[in-house]
Amino acid sequence: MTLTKSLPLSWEELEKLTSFTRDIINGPTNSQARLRLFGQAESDVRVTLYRDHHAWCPYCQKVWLWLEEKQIPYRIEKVTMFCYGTKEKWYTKKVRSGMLPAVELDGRLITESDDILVALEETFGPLNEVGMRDRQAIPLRKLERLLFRGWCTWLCYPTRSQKEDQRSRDQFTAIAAQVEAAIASTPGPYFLEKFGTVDIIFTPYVERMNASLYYYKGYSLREENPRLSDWFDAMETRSTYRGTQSDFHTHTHDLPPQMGGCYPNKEEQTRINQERVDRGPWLGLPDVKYSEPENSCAEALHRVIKHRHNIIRINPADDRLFDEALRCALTSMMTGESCMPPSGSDSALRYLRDRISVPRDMSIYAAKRLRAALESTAALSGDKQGIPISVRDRRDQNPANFVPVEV
Ligand SMILES: N[C@@H](CCC(=O)N[C@@H](CS)C(=O)NCC(=O)O)C(=O)O
Repeated sequence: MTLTKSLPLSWEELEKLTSFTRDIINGPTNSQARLRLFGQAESDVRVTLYRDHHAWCPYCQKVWLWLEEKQIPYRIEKVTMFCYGTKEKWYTKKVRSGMLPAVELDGRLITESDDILVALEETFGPLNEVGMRDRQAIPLRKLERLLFRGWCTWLCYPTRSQKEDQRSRDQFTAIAAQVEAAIASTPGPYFLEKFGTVDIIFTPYVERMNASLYYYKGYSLREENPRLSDWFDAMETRSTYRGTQSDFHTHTHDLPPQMGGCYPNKEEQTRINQERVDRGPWLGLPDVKYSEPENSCAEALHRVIKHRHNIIRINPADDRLFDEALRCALTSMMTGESCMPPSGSDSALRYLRDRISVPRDMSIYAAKRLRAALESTAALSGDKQGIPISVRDRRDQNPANFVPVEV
């Protein structure tokens, strides 16, 4: 970053700085699509996946990844989760509990992610030969649930002493060691010889464990477990996984209302990690290891331009003030030159910095670039933080506030 202070570019000028495009229907996995065809005809679609708007639901990610890996054409209907808004009536008419995910397969409604995968396998065949009920898969599926329980016990209960925290940590790391041994028993980086359903089953919660233990417990799952680290690296070579992958900031703040609370311990490392996830720098965090694509800033700019009217309207600051401040941050992100935002816009810029949701809004590197530009621009104005993120609900993320605006 040079010391030159430039003027904010206009929206028209900014638009000229991005040529980001993507085929959301037939191109790589993405969270914006409502229809995925993989080059097939729309008349070939037999499946509708009901998943949450924000891509926060882990069980939805499991089914989503499976459909993407198998390249089964499908439609996507997005539904609101209780923690961030009001459940759509049309959905509770279909699924009384309102639970996600659900799938309609040739008109037949199926709930429960495991049952969904079994039904999809019966219709389309298993992924890479090993199915949900295969004798190789069953013990690994059990191990995933064991790891899940160890994680919940550590993360979701307050501890009264350092000793108590250590006990939960030991229990979790003992199960993580079993996971390490399971991966080590195959020649490649995956749970079985070939990538498959078992890897998909581990993905959603291992990703959430990596984020939440880093932030709430000062423990870096990906860095402290070499086999899991290789597994993450291998997963990140897959465009399917990259399209569903979230970042530490999104998960650490979407989990508390979903889990009924996440409790930090008192370790110094936890304080350091929280500071890093919340205030940056975001590049270099162990939430992603593949190299940054060249177009990450262009993607971030494209996504903000597309939704700018709602982003500005929802922000607690005055619309005109925030419009200018936001253009300053985008100008700085694209030109590398700092751009002085209007005075008093620091908390507004940080409000947005804290509410970028990955992969709903943009991919992981695009979000890191945008968070960094918002933070460095806010810092020119002052040190006021945005309205804190609630741990009880995420109504600040209500999708009803983001209905498309006609311009
Ligand atoms: N056992 C179910 C669990 C599904 C589940 O817990 N879904 C949560 C989201 S992760 C849900 O729909 N909760 C209602 C809501 O948040 O609106 C499955 O495997 O599908």
